[in-house]
Amino acid sequence: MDTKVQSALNEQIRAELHSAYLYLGMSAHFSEQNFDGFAHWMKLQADEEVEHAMKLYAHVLRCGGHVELKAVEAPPKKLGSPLSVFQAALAHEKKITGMIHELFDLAREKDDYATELELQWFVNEQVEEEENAGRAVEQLKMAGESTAALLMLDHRFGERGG
Ligand code: OFO
Repeated sequence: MDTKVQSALNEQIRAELHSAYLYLGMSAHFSEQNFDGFAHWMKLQADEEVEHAMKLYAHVLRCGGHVELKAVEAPPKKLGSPLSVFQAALAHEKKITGMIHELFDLAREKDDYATELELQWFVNEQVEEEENAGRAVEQLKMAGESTAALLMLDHRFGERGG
């Protein structure tokens, strides 16, 4: 495996685990605020991020590369309203999309067809990730300051399946 591709994949493994940590922190924040539905949504999101990291981890090993696990930074200590938390999640997903696209470009440049194919799944996944977080932001904007609307959304988000 090309060393540049390998190091970018290892960096992406770190970024996916950081996403998991970020969403787990958001889930805890919502649990503490008694928003159990938002907490459930974020916990499932955190679980998905670990799966993303493990998908890349397996890919590096299958291609004979070296997995280098890096330090994962802590998530923010303080979080705000549901709207601000989901806005932060959307901004984070946009950043991750940019990283996946750069990684895709690099795999192409290095003629690493296997990595390019592996990354196609991630390109699609990021469309879904931005769509889900974006929808949540729009719905929370509509709820505004209404406690009844927020509780209704909390209930709805609690129905998210794995
Ligand atoms: Fe792994 O998709 Fe979000 O970060």
